[in-house]
Amino acid sequence: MKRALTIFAILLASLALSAQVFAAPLKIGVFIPGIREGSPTYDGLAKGAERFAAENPGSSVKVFEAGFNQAEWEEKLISLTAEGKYDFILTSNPSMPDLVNKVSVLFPKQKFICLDGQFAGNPNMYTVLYNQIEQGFITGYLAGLVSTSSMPGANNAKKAGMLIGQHYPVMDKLIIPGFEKGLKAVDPSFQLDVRVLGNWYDATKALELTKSMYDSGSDVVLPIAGSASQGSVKAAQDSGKYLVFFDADEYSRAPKNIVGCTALNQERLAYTVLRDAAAGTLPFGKADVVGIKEGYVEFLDRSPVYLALLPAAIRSKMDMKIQEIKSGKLTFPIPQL
Ligand code: RBF
Repeated sequence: MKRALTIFAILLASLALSAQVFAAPLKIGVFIPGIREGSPTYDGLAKGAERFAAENPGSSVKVFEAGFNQAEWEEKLISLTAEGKYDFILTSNPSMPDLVNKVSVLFPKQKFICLDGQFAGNPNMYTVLYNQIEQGFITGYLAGLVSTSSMPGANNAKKAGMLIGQHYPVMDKLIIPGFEKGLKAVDPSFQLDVRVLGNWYDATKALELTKSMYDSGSDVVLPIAGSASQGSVKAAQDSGKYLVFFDADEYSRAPKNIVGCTALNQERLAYTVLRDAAAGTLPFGKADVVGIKEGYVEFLDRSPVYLALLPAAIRSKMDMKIQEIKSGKLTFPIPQL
């Protein structure tokens, strides 16, 4: 009996071992709808895939940058897919699921994974959307607290600004309303000034638009504009005003002006979905949503910049709000996109 058990245990162990050996390697194609440099969600996407490949011998990653001309993305995605080389094509941004859905008809054997977007029902596509109402809310709440504080640079006007690359449903239905809700949770009379850049790279125009927002009463601005955000950084430094950031840890770009960053853990998400895809457990056809509770949206409150710049009273209000979201007391359901 004991011997039979031992043999059974050895059999189980070798099965587990072989499962591990056969799960990877993967050939991964990363389609960047833009340029990796200066856009943290794209850089995180590529980094997550590169880490997966580094940790799984025999796996490989090709990172393809499609550039800023959105009219070319479909053709470029078709070309990449037509290579027929990739087990999974990984991409990211809210416009990609619709494009993938179109291209997927031409390549019924190709599996696609889209982060930062939402689409359910295509058996060859899996998507994960970030809860960006939540992200907008917590960032807007901080902006409101800073704007109404006695910090140098804050004025009496209840006004804050956003500089956006372009309009799209996630921006208009999640990010802007979330940011506005956060401001209004501090004071219902807050006004939000939204300016549109029209692209994701023009730092000169971003500087002008951000400066114009500061000049017309906003003391805190949220730039969501890819590499153009360098213009907003310059405007904040020139005017002695404030910025809050989305997507990544940006504090070091202007430690006197950047009062808060709410990051997306895109690198970890990319790595995790590839690990599950390799194990055969990624639920293709499904659309998931992740937020603060799951650890993929994270307010970065341990940075020395944040700790030095923000008064303790503001930091403790932020702690309490984040706790309300983590405990489920405060929830932000996603509307139909
Ligand atoms: N974000 C960037 O940081 N860089 C980009 O080049 C960029 N291009 C985008 C293009 C389209 C068509 C859309 C819908 C979004 C784009 N974003 C870009 C925004 C990004 O997906 C995300 O919404 C924001 O970074 C906020 O998390």
